[in-house]
Amino acid sequence: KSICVVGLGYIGLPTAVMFANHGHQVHGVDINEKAVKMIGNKELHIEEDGLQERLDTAIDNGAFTVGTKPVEADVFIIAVPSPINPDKTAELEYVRQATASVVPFLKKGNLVILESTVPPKTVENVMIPELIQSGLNMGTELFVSHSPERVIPGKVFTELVSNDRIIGGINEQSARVTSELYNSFVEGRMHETDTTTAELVKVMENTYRDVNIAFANELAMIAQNIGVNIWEAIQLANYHPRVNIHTPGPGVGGHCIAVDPWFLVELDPQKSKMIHLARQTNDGMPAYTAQLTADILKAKGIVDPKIAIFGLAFKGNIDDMRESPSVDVVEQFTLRNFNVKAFDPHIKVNNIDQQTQHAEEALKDASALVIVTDHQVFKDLDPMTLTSMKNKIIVDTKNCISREKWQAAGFDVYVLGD
Ligand code: SAJ
Repeated sequence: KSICVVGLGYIGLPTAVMFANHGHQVHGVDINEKAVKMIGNKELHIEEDGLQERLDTAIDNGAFTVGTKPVEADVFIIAVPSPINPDKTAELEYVRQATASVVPFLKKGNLVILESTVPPKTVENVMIPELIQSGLNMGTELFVSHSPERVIPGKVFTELVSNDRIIGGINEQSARVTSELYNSFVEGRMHETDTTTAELVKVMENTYRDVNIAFANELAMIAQNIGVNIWEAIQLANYHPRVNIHTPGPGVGGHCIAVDPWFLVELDPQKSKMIHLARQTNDGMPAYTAQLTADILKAKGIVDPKIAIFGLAFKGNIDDMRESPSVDVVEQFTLRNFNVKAFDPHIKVNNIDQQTQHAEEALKDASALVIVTDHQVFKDLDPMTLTSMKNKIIVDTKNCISREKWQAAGFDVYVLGD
């Protein structure tokens, strides 16, 4: 089939390349001219394991072209951002505009798939009114579905193949033709349903995780007060066959888990009390992290300390800083008048004032090193080499470093939730 993928970000690009690697002719579209140019030159504007090789193959064999405008195709896949506004309402303008952009190219028999995560009813209320402008009959001449992406950054290519997919169609035929298409490379099962159910399922999955993490964070703060190591306690509780408590940390980041619960809060504020509270709990963790560190330093009588923050990506081994709690951690230290320098070897451009590209600049004369992201490079750090710090204090918010190794190097080791 010929496929036009609108949006070449963390989801759109890997998906486009996968289809191109599996017998389809794919045209990728993005409004970001620089990204389009880079991808056309086989350069990556995002980091993802396995993407480079797959992109090289797709472009070399002519199965993948890119541009800033859609082209005619059998299938249109929309994978654009669906963020929240500062007032926590869903921003659906990208989805609406991307949908409108393909309308002039639609023909009888085409299929339009939305992959972006959206509040329930978006296909019905935002996409369909645009698609109707094509003059085609919905469900008989134009097939429309929502097949939400469910892959985890860092393991996108494994999960694209192995995960089950939820396929919501505006009618049965729309769902069926969508399943047939993804069958080109998906080995997981296809579960067909209607569009609104698919929208809700996707948002529910991420909300489940957010609420569970908030629960873990609450437990971490309680445990800290009563002198219990929450990491050990959660591990023990999870030996129960029906318990799966997530892990605490400095907050929840990314463009999904920290965002999607708000879609439900917006839909029904009265009924989404726990969901709302979970968001607030998780959003409060950066302040908790800064205060925890401030209290440790105060107890040691260290005045006017400099803080080195390691980790700006929203989670380990990725280069994505969107909604990263690290940014809030930096801000919380700044608010407390601490001198902060943050370093992350995966983030190659400086996105915030306090960022440096040199680990040494962050560490020099620092009184505490705060680990906010569990990158492998941080786990592998040799504490013996960190000789320029003023005080040997490390605060590990992810329980990811070896306590013994750091203690042996003379560090006082503190772990969030312990
Ligand atoms: N985090 C915790 N504790 C945990 C797990 C995660 O504090 O136990 C934090 C992470 O450090 C990170 C944030 O939560 O800051 C989110 O990380 P994540 O790994 O849970 O999820 P994402 O945002 O990378 O990807 C999620 C996934 N959803 C689920 O696992 C239900 C992924 O499958 C979705 O495709 C993705 O959202 C998406 O695009 O919606």
